[in-house]
Amino acid sequence: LRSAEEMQLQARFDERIDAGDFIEAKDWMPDNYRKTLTRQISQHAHSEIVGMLPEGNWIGRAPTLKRKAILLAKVQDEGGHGLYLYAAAETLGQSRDQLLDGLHSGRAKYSSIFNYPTLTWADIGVIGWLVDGAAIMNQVPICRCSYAPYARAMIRICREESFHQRQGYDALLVMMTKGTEAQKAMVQDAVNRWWWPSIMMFGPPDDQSPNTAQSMRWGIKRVSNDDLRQKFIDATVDQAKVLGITLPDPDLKWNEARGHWDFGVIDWAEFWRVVGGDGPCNRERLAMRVQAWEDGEWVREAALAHARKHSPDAPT
Ligand code: FAQ
Repeated sequence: LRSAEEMQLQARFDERIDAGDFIEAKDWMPDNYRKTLTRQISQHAHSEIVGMLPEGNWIGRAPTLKRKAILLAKVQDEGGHGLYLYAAAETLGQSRDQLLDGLHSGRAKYSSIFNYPTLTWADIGVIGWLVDGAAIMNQVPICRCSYAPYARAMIRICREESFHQRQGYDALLVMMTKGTEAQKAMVQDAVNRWWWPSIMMFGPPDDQSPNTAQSMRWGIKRVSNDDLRQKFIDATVDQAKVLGITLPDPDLKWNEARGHWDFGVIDWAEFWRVVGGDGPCNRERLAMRVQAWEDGEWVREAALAHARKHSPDAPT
C-alpha cells in the first residue's frame, strides 16, 4: 500500500510529465521510471563503447592519413559519448562499476548493430552513413527526453553524430565518384550487408515492443520504433540515389497514398538471435570489453591512490 504522501508525489510527477517539464536527478520519481532510464541510458552507453570496436579495427589500415585522422577522432568521440552517458546514468543511483558489471556479465544489452563485422574499408563509410544516420534519427528526439541529465548529454552527442554521418557519406561519395569499379563494388557490397541490420537498430515493431507505451507516456521516448524506422528509410532512399548505389530491398517502393516508402519484411528472427548473443561477433565484442576492463585495473587503482593522496574525501 502506498502512503498518502507517495500518492501526492506521484500525482505531482505525472502533472510535470504532462506539462512537458524536465525531471532533474534530485527530484522525486517513480521507481520504474528510474529503472527504465537506468536500463536505457546504460545500454546506450554500452553501445557507444562497444561501438568503438568495429571501426577501431580499421584505424591501422585507413587508406590515407586524412581518413585515419578522421576515423581516430570519430572513435574517440564514441568513447566520449559513452562517458557522458555513464555519467547521466549514474545520477539515477547506480555506480559506474555496477553499470559496467551489467555489460560484462551479459545482463545488460548493447545495440545489435555492433555485432556485425567490418570486412572492408567501405564498411567504415557505410557505418558513418547508415549506422550514425540511424543513431541520429533515434537520438534527436531524446534531446527532448523528460529526464534532464539524459537530454543534456544527447544535445552534444547529436552534434557530433551529425559530423560522423557526413564523414561516412563523404568517404562513400569519393569512392563512388572517383573510385575504380572494384571500389564501387566494395561500397555496394558493404551496403548490402549493413542495410537490414541498420534498420533493425530502431528495435522491434511497435506491437512487439514491451517498453514503448510506458516510455512514451513518461516522455523518455518521443517517437516510436516503427515511426523512426520509417523516417530513416524515407530520408535514406534519396541519399542512396545520389551515391549511385542500390538498397538491397526489392520491395522498396514509393507509396503515394501513405506519403512514405514501403519496404520489405524485416528478418526479426535474425534480430532476436543477435540481441540474444548469437550474432556474428557477439562473443568477440564482449570478450574485448572484458579484457579491456581487466587490463585497465592498474590504471583505476593508480588513479584512486592519486586522488586519495590529494583529497581525503576521495572514494576508498
Ligand atoms: N539492439 O521494448 P523495446 C550508437 C531490446 S547508436 C539490442 O522497443 P526500448 C551510436 C531492448 O533493449 C545505438 N537490443 O525497448 C554509434 C529491450 O530489451 P530490455 C544505441 C535492442 O528500450 C554509432 C527489448 O529489445 N542507441 O551507439 C535493440 O523501449 C556508430 C525490447 O525493445 C541507443 O541505445 C537493438 N537494436 O527501445 C556508436 C538509443 N532494440 O532492455 C558507434 C537509446 C531493442 O528490456 C558507432 N535507446 N532492443 O532487456 C533507445 O532509443 C531504445 O532503448 C531502443 C529500444 C529504441 C534502442
